[in-house]
Amino acid sequence: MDSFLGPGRPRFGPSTILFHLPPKSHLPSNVKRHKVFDPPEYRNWTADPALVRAYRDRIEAGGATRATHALQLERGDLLELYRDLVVTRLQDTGLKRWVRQGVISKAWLGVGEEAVTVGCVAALDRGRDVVIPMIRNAGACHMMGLPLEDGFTCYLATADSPSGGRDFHYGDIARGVIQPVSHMGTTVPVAAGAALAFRNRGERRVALTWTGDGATRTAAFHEGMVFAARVGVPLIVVIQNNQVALGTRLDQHGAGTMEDIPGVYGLTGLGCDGNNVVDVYAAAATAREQCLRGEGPVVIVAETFRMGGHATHDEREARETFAPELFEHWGRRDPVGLFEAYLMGRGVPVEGIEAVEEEARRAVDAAAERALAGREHLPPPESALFPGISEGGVLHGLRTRLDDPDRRVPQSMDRPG
Ligand SMILES: Cc1ncc(C[n+]2csc(CCOP(=O)(O)OP(=O)(O)O)c2C)c(N)n1
Ligand SMILES: [Mg+2]
Repeated sequence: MDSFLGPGRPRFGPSTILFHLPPKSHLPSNVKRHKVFDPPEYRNWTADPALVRAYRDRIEAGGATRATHALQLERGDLLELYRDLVVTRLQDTGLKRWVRQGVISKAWLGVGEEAVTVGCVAALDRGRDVVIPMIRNAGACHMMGLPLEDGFTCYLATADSPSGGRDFHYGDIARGVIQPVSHMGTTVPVAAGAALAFRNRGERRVALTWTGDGATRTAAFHEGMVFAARVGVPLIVVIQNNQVALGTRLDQHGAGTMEDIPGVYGLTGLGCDGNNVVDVYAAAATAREQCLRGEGPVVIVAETFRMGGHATHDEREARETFAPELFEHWGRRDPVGLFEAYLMGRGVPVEGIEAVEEEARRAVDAAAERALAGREHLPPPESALFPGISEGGVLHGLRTRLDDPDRRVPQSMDRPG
């Protein structure tokens, strides 16, 4: 039952979000743009008033429960969402700068898709729930409490990187982030297993993972979904539909739509605008409640668009994969710029927004600098030898972290239930 008013909540209707409608002409945006690193559509970005209205309307149209979640976001929460969006964007900008400078050879970025990650993680109980991010969800790591420099050191393969230089995928079970492997779709059965453990132990926790549109075509995704749905575990699977899998467009890699997928497993899906962080947040908060009520897994289908290449090496090919109009369409829907315009409509002063952005910029720049300093400590070559977990060996990188009290790796993912 979609109960709108929880106990003790203010009696606001969905249409009472205080919002000053934008004027008819385009609004200047204060988000700093990077002429060299941003997609061309973002460089002289202004907020289209019609899209700002649609952004607000979308939040209210999500249904009573979702609108309630959106209403409960106070100014501090909204600014935190903004900070996380900006940090996530700037982390990618920093990596792209490194590619151009020859520090690293390529990077997998999530530019244009940040809201799918940020909105979902914000809806979790970050002291209890677990996530498994894929490469375009790096923002989940800093939101779950991993140091920002992990997002840089993992690319440098330095001794102080999360895996001690072994892998650029990263996570930290102690902070509720299970490190993924590169095999698409595999996060779903692993997250389903974590969720099964929570259910069996009677813990009020959920597992959340993201999967690309392409990854939904894998056997691993299907097997994980069948298991999760049949057993009814508290799992949220977010299909991050960025319209493309490597160089293969959505219309080329399957016949059905992403919206059909939840029904295949007997589940109800929640759709959301993946470029609207509040809409994503409200969908994820609703999904989490459903999971905690014991109603089984929830699939969220988030529509978004990859504004770059699969990685930095194929950005030109990506521009040939889609018509320029599609980049323009999604470019006008920059999740950072639109949220900034939404914040101003909600009466958040521009100075406050700028201060948060500046703080985010300083934090990311400092993290990148610290990460670069770690290049003086490359792991010894023999650390690449894999002693074999089955023989009881501990990877070099994990050993380093076991010895460091601040970054201790626990033997299990036991956290407060
Ligand atoms: C099982 C498997 N097959 C192929 C690949 C190679 N591969 C890596 S990413 C990718 C495309 C992923 O597309 P999607 O799931 O839509 O995620 P996106 O990259 O768009 O975020 C492919 C084919 C892989 N990593 N794993
Ligand atoms: Mg995709």
